[in-house]
Amino acid sequence: MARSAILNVMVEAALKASRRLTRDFGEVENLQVSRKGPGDFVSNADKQAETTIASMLRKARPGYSMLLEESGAIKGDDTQHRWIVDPLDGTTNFLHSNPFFCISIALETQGTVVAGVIYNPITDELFTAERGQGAYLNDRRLRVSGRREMMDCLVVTGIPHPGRKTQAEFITQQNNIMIQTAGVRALGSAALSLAYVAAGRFDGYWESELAPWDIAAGILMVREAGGYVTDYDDKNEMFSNGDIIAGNEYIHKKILGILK
Ligand code: 2AM
Ligand code: CA
Repeated sequence: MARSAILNVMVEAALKASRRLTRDFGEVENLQVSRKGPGDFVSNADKQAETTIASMLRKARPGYSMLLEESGAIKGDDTQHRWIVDPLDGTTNFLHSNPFFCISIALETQGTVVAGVIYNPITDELFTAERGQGAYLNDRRLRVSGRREMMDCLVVTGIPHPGRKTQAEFITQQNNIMIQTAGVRALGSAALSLAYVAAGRFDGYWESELAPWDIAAGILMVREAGGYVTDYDDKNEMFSNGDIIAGNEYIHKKILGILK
């Protein structure tokens, strides 16, 4: 599989940041025993990874704008291109020594995501996608699952965080979905959830109140694997309202119907 030069830059940035993140993950396991826990340590690891990624991307394309989870929006000379970066998606998992986390990097051109990388350094799974070129896990081309019956489907979601007003709404959504499926899972990383849908490991996905850096690369991944992604109104406004539904064409439609 041939990767474009720009996708290679994104992969290199993810791999470089992941080396330190992997060492830090090992350290987090030791810090669990302390009463305060590894909170500050993890927040540092997160920032460090972002700095590494941002500087590599900036070196390759100095003018591009950026949207970074930790540092926010940075306007470059070139506003037609924007990097969207989550240096550590699944932070709560990382904090608790659970290996379900990843680095997510997307490139947007004139408002359209054209390339995405999602990397889990613990499983060494590198998900990549380029617009019109398909989605890959390492060197293997990805395809969303072919299941059509909800009863056969494993669906992934994200549970709203404490204090979020969508908690009650979520309980209703989950009740409605769990009675019609083979199971519901919560992975704790939106980016990985989308990558897993692209890989056919989950048949569908829904979650609310997400930020663009959580989902930018993953949306492209699912679409390039032949799947569908929209918000709860079947529109493409996931970046502005934070709601997302993903799956193959049948399951996406069914989840959309259930959430309506
Ligand atoms: P994060 O790990 O980078 O914070 C989990 O359902 C998903 O929601 C993750 O992708 C997580 O990204 C994101 N998320 C957004 N806001 C969050 C918050 N306040 N606490 C935990 N996860 C959050
Ligand atoms: Ca995130």
